[in-house]
Amino acid sequence: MNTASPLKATAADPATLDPEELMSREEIETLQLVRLQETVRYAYERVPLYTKKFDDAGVHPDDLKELADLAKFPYTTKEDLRQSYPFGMFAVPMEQVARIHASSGTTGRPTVVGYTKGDLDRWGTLVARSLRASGVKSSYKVHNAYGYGLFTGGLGAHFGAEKLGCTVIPMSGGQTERQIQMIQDFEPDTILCTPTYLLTIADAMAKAGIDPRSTSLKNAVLGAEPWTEEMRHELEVLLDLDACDIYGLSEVMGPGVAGECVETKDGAHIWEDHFRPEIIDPFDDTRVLQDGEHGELVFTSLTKEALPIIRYRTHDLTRLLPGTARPGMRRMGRITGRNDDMIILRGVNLFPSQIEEIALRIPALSPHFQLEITRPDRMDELTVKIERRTEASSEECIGAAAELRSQIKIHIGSSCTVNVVEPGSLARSSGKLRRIYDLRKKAEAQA
Ligand code: DLL
Repeated sequence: MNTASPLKATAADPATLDPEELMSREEIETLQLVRLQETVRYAYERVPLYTKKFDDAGVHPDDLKELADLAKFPYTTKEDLRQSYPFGMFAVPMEQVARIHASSGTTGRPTVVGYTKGDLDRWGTLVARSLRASGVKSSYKVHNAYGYGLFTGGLGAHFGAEKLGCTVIPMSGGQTERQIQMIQDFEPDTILCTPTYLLTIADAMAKAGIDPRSTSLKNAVLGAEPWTEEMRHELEVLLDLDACDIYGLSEVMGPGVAGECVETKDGAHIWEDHFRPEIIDPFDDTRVLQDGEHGELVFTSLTKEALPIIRYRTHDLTRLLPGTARPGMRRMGRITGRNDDMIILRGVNLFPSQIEEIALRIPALSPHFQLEITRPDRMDELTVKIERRTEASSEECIGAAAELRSQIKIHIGSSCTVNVVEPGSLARSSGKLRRIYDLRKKAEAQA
């Protein structure tokens, strides 16, 4: 168990769990096979892109006789969704689509996703299941600071919390002073937001003279961006609450694809009655890896109606682990990063989460950092800008910078420059935080 403080939130009462949460591994796999066969046929018959993809690959829904046969089917990518913009991959007529969301996408067109009423109902059930696993009770007031709008975080978390029976405070992201005021006045038990936004809120509280440990909050269910065990510890100590992980992505559903149990805090259980996960070798996608091996997470939906998704490449890097608190469902390890977020610095692969892990072990350094990559003389250079903790002296900061530089060299293998900057000087997030500033492209464009 990994707790920074005695548990404030407690495990869900087994009597309140969904029947599927109590299934054995064998029962889950039996259910998966039936649902997988149905989904693959449904997608093939209703979505022209899947008909073409399967035909081109020479596979047919009849070829899916056991779970391992899924590997014969082609992948779906973000590009497929972009090419089908906006509604080309929907499997039902528009009058059956009850809700649309879209992910912003840093480049090009957004990816658009749709939900039938049944999809929304199942989504609510899975978010409710995730929140319950993380220690949220039906009697709780839930402060929801995920962004409302096209992003799936706000509304997805909202309906899940309502479905669980909670009182929901629909704050959305931003307006940090107002968030603090509402936390003080409404006295919520749970907060839902990104881990970096919770950090922003806690910092703003401290600045306003409010002890972040003194609030009514008992737990936080955090996701939408990578975070580490070190960050969990930081947040739990800073705010005196239990912090659990929630994972998801819009193309597969939204938040609630996987959720972490508060009694074990050992990674999110994937709700395998609705999604079949695989881990593949990102560099050789013909290889499906074994449980425990690190690679790229791939999902197939098992119950989605408006947008069934077959072998969707998430680009998220992790591994599958056996179930613990829910033995029938596998867990996912922490996401170490995304393939497309990986910095390749003079041949060494590096993720922001690795820096977070190392930096948070150095007492004078705060969790507020950003990575700048430049190319002054044909050679890539990495600068880690990181805020000092308020109480750290300048001498401690000099030592901390040297320590961080040397730990990065030892553990990751890259040389870099470390600039310890003043508290509050780096950008804060109210949602997903941008950690990487790649200034090479900008310099090239100007050349
Ligand atoms: O971020 C859905 C979500 C909302 C999840 C609220 C959890 C809470 P997208 O905007 O489509 O959807 O972004 C999905 O965010 O592929 C991961 O790279 C990252 N991500 C989401 N949850 C986690 C997490 C929402 N718990 C992308 N840990 C995913 C690490 C996460 N990364």
